[in-house]
Amino acid sequence: MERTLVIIKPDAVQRGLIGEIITRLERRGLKIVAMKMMQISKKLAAKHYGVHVGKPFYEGLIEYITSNPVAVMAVEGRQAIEIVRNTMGATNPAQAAPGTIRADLALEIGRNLVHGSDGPETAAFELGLFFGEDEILSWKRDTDRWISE
Ligand code: IDP
Ligand code: MG
Repeated sequence: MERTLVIIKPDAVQRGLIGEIITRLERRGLKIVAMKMMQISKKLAAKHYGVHVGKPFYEGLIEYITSNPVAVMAVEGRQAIEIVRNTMGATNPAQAAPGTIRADLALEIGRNLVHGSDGPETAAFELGLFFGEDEILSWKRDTDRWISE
């Protein structure tokens, strides 16, 4: 089963949308295998968003993501990476498809509520940044066989 990192960003936490976002992922059938609240340090943010260094929005992005607590999760499921990305919607909420988290709950690219890893290598790298191996649980859910064949 595939695993991916989800970050419920500071705007979502401040706006009381943790539950709403988790619910949308959970109801799709994804399984939460790790979860915690934290405040991201500048150092961790720089590692996580390293690919964006030098872009015009980089400084603001680091400021935003480190400004207030976030909720981070590891979620698991078949094609979890793609499923999470599709459930989040396009990076810019203005272009996100209706029914997605970003379209339904956000307006601007710089306050787009949620992060999801964008590929298998990124997912492995990002999960390693945010969780120790012992923090990610392998657990059997009784509904698994009704969600995945
Ligand atoms: P993603 O989060 O959908 O993978 P990326 O292009 O990887 O999108 O950008 C990472 C994050 O950087 C975005 O989610 C958003 O928070 C922020 N970001 C990207 N482009 C802009 C921009 O043009 N203005 C402000 N923030 C941006
Ligand atoms: Mg990205």
